[in-house]
Amino acid sequence: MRPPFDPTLYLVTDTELCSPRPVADVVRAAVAGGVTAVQVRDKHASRRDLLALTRAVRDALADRPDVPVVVNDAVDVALLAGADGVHVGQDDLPAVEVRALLGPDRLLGLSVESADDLATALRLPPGTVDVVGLSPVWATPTKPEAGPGLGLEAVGELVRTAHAGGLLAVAIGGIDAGRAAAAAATGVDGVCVVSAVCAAADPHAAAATLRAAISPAAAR
Ligand code: TZP
Ligand code: MG
Repeated sequence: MRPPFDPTLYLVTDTELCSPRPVADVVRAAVAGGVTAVQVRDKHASRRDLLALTRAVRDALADRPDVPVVVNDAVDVALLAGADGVHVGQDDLPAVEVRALLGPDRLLGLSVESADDLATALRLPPGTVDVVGLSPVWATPTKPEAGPGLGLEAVGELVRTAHAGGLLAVAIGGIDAGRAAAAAATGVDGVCVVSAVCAAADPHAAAATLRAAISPAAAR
């Protein structure tokens, strides 16, 4: 059984953007403001530091078992920290192999950047992947290498294809308070944000504003 997973407002952490505040403090405030799922992502941290960071985030959410904590890339860290799942990209370990390591009781997310990526994900054995991250909706300075945005129309098409194949779909890239409603209106199950929360002076307020922007669409 997978843990409960409501991706309505999915926070992906960035240690530098949170700095000097501890990531766990930012996460805790953002969850109080309306974040429903958290992915711990730090491309610069050692495995050792990522494990400590994941544990700190988990501890900060000890009273919020409804909010899953997922680790970007690092299956070993996710298992050691007792995280709820892993999110991998196209260049990480193959999803089937990650599922074999994770077992049936954790979440697995996979980034897809094109219709071809999604078609490949839909051919995986059922139950391999739970959610695809459609990436990027808009080009973003947070991950310049993600390239140009897919655009809302293409994202909507990918969402319909993912849903037809039984997968949840979230969208990421360039989503802020001003764009969250439009991103949600594509039919995604949730929107992912990095800078809109991690770089905010008040992560609690930023999360609440985002949540208010997406909730009408997300509640459909
Ligand atoms: N994957 C695709 S775009 C992106 C990731 C991790 C970064 C999104 O950051 P922001 O600040 O929400 O645009
Ligand atoms: Mg990755």
